[in-house]
Amino acid sequence: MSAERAPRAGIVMGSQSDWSTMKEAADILDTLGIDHEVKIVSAHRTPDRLWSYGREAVGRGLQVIIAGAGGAAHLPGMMASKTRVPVIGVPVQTKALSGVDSLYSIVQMPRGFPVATMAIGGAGAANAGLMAAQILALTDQELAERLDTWRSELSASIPDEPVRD
Ligand code: RP5
Repeated sequence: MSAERAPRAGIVMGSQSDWSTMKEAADILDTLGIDHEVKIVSAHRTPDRLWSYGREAVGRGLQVIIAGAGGAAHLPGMMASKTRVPVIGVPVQTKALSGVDSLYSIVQMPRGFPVATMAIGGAGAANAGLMAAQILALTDQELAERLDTWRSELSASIPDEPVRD
């Protein structure tokens, strides 16, 4: 990411232990050339940090926030309560309940404060990066073209037939 431009996207996660999952979102943003920042913001361990991040998001120019957490995963929902910047939630896969706990904590928001919830784990994080890119591409033609190319290349990489080993 560029250090000179204000980030358009923010990736927040509840813990360092979420990074191996959330890295998949950051990798997509890097690949598509989207300036972003990555922060640890915990709903439970650093609630004041969460509050500040949500309160300042619009003023700082953030256009989309990807929030990942596991277990009692309140970060995405609380972030969505604090800012109108769209929040994309990533349920991190936990050991105890395989991420179903994270998914349920994120997806079942009350009417009025939505979180766009992705699948559990790495695929969900990658898709969060792509969803963020699709949102930003609505007002960025160059990004739209990079995204179209990325999608075409993915499609072209899929073989017609399986390898029968
Ligand atoms: C959540 O608790 C984090 O998002 C993380 O997924 C989970 C476990 O955190 P650590 O105990 O590994 O720091 O808040």
